[in-house]
Amino acid sequence: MIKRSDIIELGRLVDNAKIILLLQPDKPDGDSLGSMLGLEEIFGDMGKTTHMFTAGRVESYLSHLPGWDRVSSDWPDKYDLAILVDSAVPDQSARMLSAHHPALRKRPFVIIDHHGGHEVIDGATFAMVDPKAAATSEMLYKISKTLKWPLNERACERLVASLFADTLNLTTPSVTTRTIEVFAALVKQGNVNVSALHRAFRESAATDPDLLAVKGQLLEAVEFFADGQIALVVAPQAMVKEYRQRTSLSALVMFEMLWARGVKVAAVMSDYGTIIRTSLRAREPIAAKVATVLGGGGHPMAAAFGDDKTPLDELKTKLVLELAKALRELD
Ligand SMILES: [Mn+2]
Repeated sequence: MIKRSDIIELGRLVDNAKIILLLQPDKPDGDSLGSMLGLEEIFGDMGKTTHMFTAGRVESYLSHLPGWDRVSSDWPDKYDLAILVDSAVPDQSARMLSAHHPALRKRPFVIIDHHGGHEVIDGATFAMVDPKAAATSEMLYKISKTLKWPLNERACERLVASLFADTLNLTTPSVTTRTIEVFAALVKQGNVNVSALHRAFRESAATDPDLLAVKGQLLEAVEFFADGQIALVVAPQAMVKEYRQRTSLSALVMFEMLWARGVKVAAVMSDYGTIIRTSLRAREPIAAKVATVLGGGGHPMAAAFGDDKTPLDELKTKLVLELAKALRELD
């Protein structure tokens, strides 16, 4: 639930702002980018100037969202209000915070997010966090309707894209009747062609043919634990180094691993040399639980953590033990 008083206060801050800085996590995804672009449309129609920032990089699979190339890594000199979408957790915005946390404390700074159960970035004016929302855009729709913010066709389409992204086309357990209502309302109001939107996503996310061989190599290296319930693969440092600019190795193999019969959780450990980043996808709600124990966070079915201290073999053993424990606790 979002507090009505917070929505009203956000409306007041927006009304008083001329220049609004929109922020998203260090690793933009379809939800954070779609939400940000939706807000850019809304605030544009309200006569505001917006800057869109990420400390990271918008990956090419998101290039079906027009405006993705307006997102910059330059921090503006002047703004009246900052709004961070889809990331209340300090870990997900570590790079942004290390460079700009002192600046953020100086002006109104509001967080709108749906990741629950975590420490919220400090120094925010207030944080609106609704873990029941399937995507940030589900919250933005409610906020926009309450405050009578304008939702033009482009805004609706970006918010639909955000919903699609975080719910894997409305199929995740986080989808509620509320999600479907918001989806339907946005499609109607924005006259959104969902098939064309999905096709555009598929085309921007299409695999380069040579990556099929990399995918094959990773799939060959998959190991199974706990009677085949855990599928795990390590993307070695050389491979990560060679392909990190082009693709997410975890995304390349995650779903094939997860949907092998009997598998309940899939883990891809990517060795970046200085840090090992692990992505988890689960069929049972254990991903966030395990990721949190290991220093990360996320959602019940999709979570991640980074570790820059533990050696790979040790971390792998630790991860398998935690996953096996979480699976046992399900029974
Ligand atoms: Mn999200």
